[in-house]
Amino acid sequence: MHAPFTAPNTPTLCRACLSTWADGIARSGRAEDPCPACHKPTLRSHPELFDLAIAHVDCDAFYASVEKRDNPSLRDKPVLIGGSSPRAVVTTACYVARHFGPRSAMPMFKALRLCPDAVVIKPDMAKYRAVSVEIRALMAELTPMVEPVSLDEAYLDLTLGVRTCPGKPAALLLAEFAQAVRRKIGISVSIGLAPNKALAKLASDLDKPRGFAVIGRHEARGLLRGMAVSKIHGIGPQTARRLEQRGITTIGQLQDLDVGELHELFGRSAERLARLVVGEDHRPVAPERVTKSVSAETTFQIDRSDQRDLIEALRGLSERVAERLLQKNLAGHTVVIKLKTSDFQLLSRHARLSQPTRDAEVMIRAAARLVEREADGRTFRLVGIGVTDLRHTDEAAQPDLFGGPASLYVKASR
Ligand code: TTP
Ligand code: MG
Repeated sequence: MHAPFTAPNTPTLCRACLSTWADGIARSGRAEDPCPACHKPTLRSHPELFDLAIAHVDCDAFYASVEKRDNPSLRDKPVLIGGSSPRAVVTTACYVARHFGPRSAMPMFKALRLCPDAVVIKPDMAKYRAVSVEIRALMAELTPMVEPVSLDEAYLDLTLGVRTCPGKPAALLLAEFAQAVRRKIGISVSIGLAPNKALAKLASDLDKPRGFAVIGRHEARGLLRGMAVSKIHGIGPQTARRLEQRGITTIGQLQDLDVGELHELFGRSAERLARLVVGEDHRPVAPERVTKSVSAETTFQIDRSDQRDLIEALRGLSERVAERLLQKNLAGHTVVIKLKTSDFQLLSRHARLSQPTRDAEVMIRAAARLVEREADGRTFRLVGIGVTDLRHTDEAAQPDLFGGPASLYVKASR
């Protein structure tokens, strides 16, 4: 458990009722001190609480939490996600199961020996991906500075570009975000707040599940001292073993080495390591590269000339485009079709919609009008469809997002 700060003037936040006290409140210092406003034991205090803005968000027992959400009778049961073959491993152990010893990456037979009553569920990756997309959409409401790491974790930089509520401290936005994920998506996340990515990642793991932990600039060095070397970004199991052979197991021991000794151990990485072991990390939160267009295309086995055949081919492709737009939280304002004639002449035609869309039906209607003009008897070997002029989906036509009335294109051109 992350130890609370006791000084009476320590900035404080209640994760339940979201009250904040920039100048702190009188506290006994016990973790279960109730919030003066809502009386729940959900206070977080830290001297740098309202000054820090780099967060790492990690879902708790992700796959298992999604399965429990979808089957509430599993809520208090030990649940293991993974295959059931003799060689299967556990991909996720819920926190009830972890109590008996099972962990991710453990052989399933071993986990079941430790916890024979566990319910084993096969992973449903499509479902977890869809939940991940929903979580990202909530993150995107806070800031465009989101760097996804895997399906269930991401870094957020809340220093700049706070969209909804400029002036609100990152800690408060993150507490609100954790509540929104719970309310709208039905699973819990743990949050680490720190001055940089490496410390934020460590923090999100300190207080799991439903965690909210802060590591400040001033305590980082001391806090890291007692931690295992494997907690350092880039020190994997192999390096950890190599260090152990030299009697080095804690980060503190690495802090005490001089530059020459670090060079001997880590070569060119020594300087980066020297910074990381004292809690310094200059890596920026790097959002995914900006996508300029999303498209899909296909080459026919036999060239086609019939208008309906061409549109039919585009229909399947538009579904793929729609799915990718959904994953990326994007919508396009302009529909583009691509046609390659049998004699390799490449045509591109586009139609601007009255509003951005990510709906396959809207795309295909616009595309059909464009195809009608080109299908004049020529045969085509390739067709493609895509959208450009991309917008974030919060700017996209709402009816489109839910398959409602289609927007019409307003201008078609070559
Ligand atoms: P983690 O975030 O490492 O684990 P977790 O979310 O299950 O549990 P917690 O964060 O609360 O400790 O990984 C996220 C998901 O990634 C996990 O639910 C399943 C998948 N995963 C694997 O498939 N194989 C693995 O070895 C690990 C560690 C995770
Ligand atoms: Mg996780």
